[in-house]
Amino acid sequence: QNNRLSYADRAKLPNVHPLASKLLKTMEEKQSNLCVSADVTSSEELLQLADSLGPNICMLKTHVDILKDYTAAFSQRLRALAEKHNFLIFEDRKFADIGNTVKHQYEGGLYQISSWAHIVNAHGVPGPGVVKGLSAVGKPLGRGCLLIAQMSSRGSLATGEYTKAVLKMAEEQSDFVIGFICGSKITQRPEFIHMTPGVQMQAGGDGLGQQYSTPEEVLYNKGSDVIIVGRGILEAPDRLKAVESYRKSGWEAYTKRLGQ
Ligand code: 5BU
Repeated sequence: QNNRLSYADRAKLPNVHPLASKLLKTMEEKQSNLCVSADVTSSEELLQLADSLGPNICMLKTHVDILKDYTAAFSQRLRALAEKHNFLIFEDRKFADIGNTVKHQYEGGLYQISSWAHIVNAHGVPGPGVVKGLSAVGKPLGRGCLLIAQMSSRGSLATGEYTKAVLKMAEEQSDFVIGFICGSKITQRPEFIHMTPGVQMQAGGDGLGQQYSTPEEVLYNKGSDVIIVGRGILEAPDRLKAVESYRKSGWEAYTKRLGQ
């Protein structure tokens, strides 16, 4: 049964993308399926977060366009911290334009995202050209992409047939698409990584449409692979304590799924 395949076993599958394989190995080594969403507006604070939370996470998610003081030097320092603590950097850019435009948005502009982010994400709305455009830039660099198959927010239009079409788009470009943003497992193919935002220790919401599920619900009941946690950690009185408790809950839910 696929749900019982360990991260380590999936890392060794013949058709797994090298970046997905690296992520799965890291998750196993660090016993962490936790991605922290570092939604802060100061680059110094983001770097401090990356350095202090780094040992507990498999991935750090950024929204680089909310930083008030972004510099190229910042992105180099973030990359160095990713090396130091062995986590991947995921820029939550949500590309959603024609291939030619996203190519420029990914490679150029102020942020030059492709030069420092291992992983980016994209909406399927434009059709397969969005992935083609991103892939033209990212594939030669060994980068990977997550397609947004579902969203955590209330009233999301990414459901049903749309989600299925996104899955098909991923299958057709699996040399660059390594998985999905989704609320629950959407494919039995163990090479794809399922990542879920909208996670806190208590189910609920934020008053602006965000909806929260618990690590156990997401990883054990819904069969996702990685939990993405922002305010559950950032707004905790002790961020270090919080990151450790999310890591532990996530890992326990995963081992429970494996039947260990
Ligand atoms: P939170 O503080 O844990 O609610 O932050 C969730 C993060 O995940 C935030 O950066 C969102 O932009 C991001 N996110 C999301 O919440 N839901 C989605 O469907 C997608 C991204 Br795609």
